[in-house]
Amino acid sequence: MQDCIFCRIVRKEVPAEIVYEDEQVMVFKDIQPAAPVHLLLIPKKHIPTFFDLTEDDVSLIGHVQLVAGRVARQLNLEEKGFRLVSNCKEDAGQLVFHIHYHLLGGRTLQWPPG
Ligand code: IU
Repeated sequence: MQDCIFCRIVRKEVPAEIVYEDEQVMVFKDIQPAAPVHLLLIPKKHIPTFFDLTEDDVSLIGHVQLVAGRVARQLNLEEKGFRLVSNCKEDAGQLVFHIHYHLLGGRTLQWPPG
Protein backbone atom coordinates (compact mmCIF):
# COMPACT_ATOMS: atom_id res chain seq x y z
CA MET A 1 0.00 0.00 0.00
CA GLN A 2 1.54 3.22 -1.18
CA ASP A 3 0.18 5.59 1.47
CA CYS A 4 0.04 3.37 4.55
CA ILE A 5 2.40 4.82 7.18
CA PHE A 6 3.42 1.38 8.46
CA CYS A 7 4.12 0.16 4.91
CA ARG A 8 6.30 3.24 4.51
CA ILE A 9 8.16 2.28 7.70
CA VAL A 10 8.61 -1.26 6.30
CA ARG A 11 10.08 0.25 3.11
CA LYS A 12 12.26 2.52 5.31
CA GLU A 13 10.86 5.65 3.68
CA VAL A 14 9.86 6.88 7.14
CA PRO A 15 12.26 6.52 10.08
CA ALA A 16 11.43 4.30 13.03
CA GLU A 17 13.42 2.81 15.87
CA ILE A 18 13.45 -0.77 14.62
CA VAL A 19 14.26 -3.34 17.28
CA TYR A 20 13.68 -6.52 15.24
CA GLU A 21 13.07 -7.39 11.62
CA ASP A 22 12.85 -10.52 9.53
CA GLU A 23 11.27 -11.41 6.19
CA GLN A 24 7.73 -11.35 7.55
CA VAL A 25 7.68 -9.09 10.59
CA MET A 26 8.95 -5.75 11.81
CA VAL A 27 9.08 -4.52 15.41
CA PHE A 28 9.67 -0.86 16.23
CA LYS A 29 9.21 1.56 19.11
CA ASP A 30 5.88 3.37 19.36
CA ILE A 31 6.43 7.12 18.92
CA GLN A 32 4.03 7.84 21.80
CA PRO A 33 5.00 5.26 24.41
CA ALA A 34 2.34 4.38 26.98
CA ALA A 35 4.72 2.27 29.07
CA PRO A 36 8.50 1.99 29.60
CA VAL A 37 8.46 -0.67 26.88
CA HIS A 38 5.99 0.06 24.08
CA LEU A 39 6.70 -1.67 20.80
CA LEU A 40 4.60 -2.19 17.71
CA LEU A 41 4.77 -5.57 15.98
CA ILE A 42 3.54 -5.61 12.41
CA PRO A 43 3.37 -8.10 9.59
CA LYS A 44 5.21 -6.58 6.63
CA LYS A 45 2.27 -7.57 4.47
CA HIS A 46 -0.40 -4.87 4.37
CA ILE A 47 -3.51 -6.22 6.08
CA PRO A 48 -5.84 -3.46 7.33
CA THR A 49 -7.73 -5.28 10.10
CA PHE A 50 -8.44 -8.73 11.52
CA PHE A 51 -11.52 -8.81 9.29
CA ASP A 52 -9.20 -8.92 6.29
CA LEU A 53 -7.24 -11.99 7.40
CA THR A 54 -7.49 -15.19 5.38
CA GLU A 55 -6.34 -18.76 5.94
CA ASP A 56 -3.13 -17.81 4.09
CA ASP A 57 -2.23 -15.46 6.95
CA VAL A 58 -2.47 -17.99 9.79
CA SER A 59 1.23 -18.77 9.99
CA LEU A 60 2.14 -15.10 9.52
CA ILE A 61 0.05 -14.04 12.50
CA GLY A 62 1.39 -16.94 14.53
CA HIS A 63 4.89 -15.80 13.65
CA VAL A 64 4.16 -12.27 14.90
CA GLN A 65 3.17 -13.72 18.28
CA LEU A 66 6.25 -15.95 18.40
CA VAL A 67 8.40 -12.87 17.77
CA ALA A 68 6.57 -11.05 20.58
CA GLY A 69 7.79 -13.58 23.12
CA ARG A 70 11.31 -13.60 21.76
CA VAL A 71 11.65 -9.82 21.73
CA ALA A 72 10.10 -9.55 25.19
CA ARG A 73 12.59 -12.09 26.52
CA GLN A 74 15.47 -10.09 25.03
CA LEU A 75 14.14 -7.01 26.82
CA ASN A 76 14.14 -8.90 30.13
CA LEU A 77 10.35 -8.98 30.42
CA GLU A 78 10.16 -12.72 31.01
CA GLU A 79 9.93 -12.50 34.79
CA LYS A 80 7.25 -9.78 35.07
CA GLY A 81 5.56 -10.28 31.71
CA PHE A 82 4.00 -7.97 29.18
CA ARG A 83 0.75 -7.21 27.39
CA LEU A 84 0.15 -7.88 23.71
CA VAL A 85 -2.91 -6.05 22.46
CA SER A 86 -4.37 -5.10 19.12
CA ASN A 87 -7.07 -2.55 18.45
CA CYS A 88 -9.50 -3.46 15.67
CA LYS A 89 -11.44 -0.60 14.07
CA GLU A 90 -12.93 2.57 15.46
CA ASP A 91 -14.52 1.51 18.74
CA ALA A 92 -11.28 -0.12 19.85
CA GLY A 93 -9.24 2.95 18.91
CA GLN A 94 -7.47 1.69 15.81
CA LEU A 95 -5.80 4.68 14.17
CA VAL A 96 -3.49 2.94 11.72
CA PHE A 97 -5.21 0.50 9.40
CA HIS A 98 -2.34 -1.96 9.06
CA ILE A 99 -2.63 -4.76 11.61
CA HIS A 100 -0.31 -4.18 14.55
CA TYR A 101 0.13 -5.49 18.05
CA HIS A 102 1.16 -3.22 20.90
CA LEU A 103 3.70 -4.90 23.18
CA LEU A 104 3.57 -3.09 26.53
CA GLY A 105 5.68 -3.76 29.57
CA GLY A 106 8.08 -2.43 32.14
CA ARG A 107 5.37 -1.40 34.60
CA THR A 108 2.24 -2.84 36.20
CA LEU A 109 -0.61 -2.47 33.70
CA GLN A 110 -4.24 -1.95 34.64
CA TRP A 111 -7.05 -4.24 33.55
CA PRO A 112 -9.63 -3.83 32.12
CA PRO A 113 -8.50 -1.08 29.74
CA GLY A 114 -10.85 1.86 29.24
P1 IU B 1 -3.66 2.15 17.18
O1 IU B 1 -3.88 0.86 17.87
O2 IU B 1 -3.93 2.10 15.68
O3 IU B 1 -4.37 3.29 17.84
O4 IU B 1 -2.12 2.43 17.37
C1 IU B 1 -1.36 3.19 16.50
C2 IU B 1 -0.05 3.44 17.20
O5 IU B 1 0.91 3.78 16.24
C3 IU B 1 -0.10 4.58 18.22
O6 IU B 1 0.29 4.08 19.50
C4 IU B 1 0.92 5.57 17.67
O7 IU B 1 1.64 6.23 18.67
C5 IU B 1 1.79 4.69 16.81
N1 IU B 1 2.49 5.33 15.71
C6 IU B 1 3.85 5.19 15.59
O8 IU B 1 4.51 4.57 16.42
N2 IU B 1 4.48 5.76 14.52
C7 IU B 1 3.80 6.48 13.59
O9 IU B 1 4.41 6.99 12.65
C8 IU B 1 2.37 6.58 13.75
C9 IU B 1 1.75 6.00 14.80
I1 IU B 1 1.25 7.66 12.40
